[in-house]
Parts: sequence; structure tokens; C-alpha cells
Amino acid sequence: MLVTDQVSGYDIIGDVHGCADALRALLEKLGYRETPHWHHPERKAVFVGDIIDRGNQIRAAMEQVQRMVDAGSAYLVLGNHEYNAVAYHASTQATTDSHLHHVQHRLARHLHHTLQEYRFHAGEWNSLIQWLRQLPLCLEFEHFRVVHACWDARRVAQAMAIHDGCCLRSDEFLLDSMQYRTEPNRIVERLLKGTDLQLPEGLTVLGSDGIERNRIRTKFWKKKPETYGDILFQPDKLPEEWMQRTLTEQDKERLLHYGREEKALFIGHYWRKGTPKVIRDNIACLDYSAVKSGRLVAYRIGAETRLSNDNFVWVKSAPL
Ligand SMILES: [Mn+2]
Repeated sequence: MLVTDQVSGYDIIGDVHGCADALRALLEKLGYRETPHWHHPERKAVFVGDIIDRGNQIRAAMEQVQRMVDAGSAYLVLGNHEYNAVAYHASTQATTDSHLHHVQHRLARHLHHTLQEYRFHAGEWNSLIQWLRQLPLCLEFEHFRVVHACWDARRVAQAMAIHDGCCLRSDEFLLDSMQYRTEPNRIVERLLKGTDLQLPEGLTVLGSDGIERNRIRTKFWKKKPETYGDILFQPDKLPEEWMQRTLTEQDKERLLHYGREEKALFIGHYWRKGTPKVIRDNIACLDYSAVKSGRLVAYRIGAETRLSNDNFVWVKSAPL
């Protein structure tokens, strides 16, 4: 389904992660006013997801976004963190199932800050979950697309076939998505977490978050990549000899290629650092690590179809 509005443009906004003050400052800078909820007379905002977790103003950030979406002045696509919240909630409804118990335990760690903030607000938490379940995994506008981590045409088509991409409305889809190697799980993983590759020969990388991983996040737009260095897309670097290492044919088959001629695409998710720049003239990532004293970033798009570095707007967020 194509989204159309009578507006002069859109402001696509990156991962907020509980930085409500930074969000207010950014909206103000973009010309939005809070009367009574944040809105712009000629534009709409589109959030790429991940409003919750990590920061210390999670409820406040979520409330601002919810009010904007409910009033029709913004859209929100689900991030992996919102998906986790919905899956966690579903797992708490069926505590006798051992698989769901495991899911619940794992997700509770990811959702730690969020669960803390909603601890004494059970009614608000339950209604937030129901509200999140109505939201889409991705959105397609006339001249651009928005998804949290990766636009995979095949997975997007599958998602769009279920309540126009608002897949979590379906109990069956939600429960299946919580089981590995089901189609709903693959759809959610691909759109909300992106593409990755398993490292060979038991090699692992120690992330800056202290977690050891045997997988790396990869670019999904590189044409004819040859080495790991060509496709690595994450803050944690690989040793130089691994960057030079040649990809196997099997690796190459697993990678995706979002073409240069495709519609402009906006994503979040990847913890970028430094001054915001487009990845290519049809791909921009808006996650610049707002919660880690980075930037909360927006991209202002009008009717143009090619992206430019001049259209980023950001605020620096205060350290936690
Ligand atoms: Mn994120």
C-alpha cells in the first residue's frame, strides 16, 4: 500500500532510544510546535523505529511519538526494540511453554530500562503493546521507503500481504515469529535487523558492548562485493587480515543488493558515528547513536528523488 498525504515534505527521524529531550529539541529545530501535540503545518514526521530502550526518558519519548502518530502528524515503523517489547509481552501471557519462557528471559535483559520505567504503569504498558501491534514493519511512500534495518523486496512483499505490513496484528504471525526458522521469524529478522554473515572457522568479534559474536552485520546494497571489508557495516571493526579475506560463493549468495535505481530508502539501526552522510544517493541511515552522546538525526525530504548530505538536521544529545 502506497502512503500519500497532502504535505510539502517529510522529516524522517532516526532511533530515539528514550532521548525525549533531544527529540523535543530536534522537532523544534525542524519547525514543529507543541500545540497541543507536536505537529508541523505543512510536513509530517516518519520515525524509523527504536523509540524505546537504552535511554532514561523512554516513557516520555514514547508518549510524544504516540501522540503525534494518533493525531496524524507522524508515522512510526517498528524497530527491533519495539518488536522485542511485543514479543516479550506475548511470552508473559503463556508462562508454561518452555520455549516462550526462554524468549521471555532473553528479552527481559534487552528491555531492562523500558521494563523499569513501565514497572508501576501496567495499564499504560499493556495499552502501549496493543498500540504497537497495529503498526507496520515498513512503509512505502510515492518516492521513498522506510524500514528499520533492511529493505528486502521479497520479505517486504510477504509482510505487505499480512494486514498491509501491520503483521503483529495477527496472533498467529506474532507467535510464529518468536520461533526460529519460521517464515514470520525470517521476515521480522530481515526487515528489523538486516543482513548478516557468519564468520568462518569459529572466529568471533568482541563488541564494544562486551558481547562476543560470531556474526557480522553486512551492507545490503553493495554490488559485486569481494571481501569482508567490502560488506562490513557495524561499529565494531574486524582485524585487518579479516577485512581483506575473500568472500566465498556461498557468502555472496546470502548477500542482498538494493540497486542504485531503486526508490530512496531510509533506515535506522546501525549505530553510525560522526557527521551524518548519505550512504549513497538513494540510501540514508539516520541512527547516529543518540543515546551514547551522539546525534539524534533527521532527514528533510521534499519532492526530490535523490538524497544529499545537505538535508540532514540534527541535535547533539546530552550524555546519560
Ligand atoms: Mn536502534
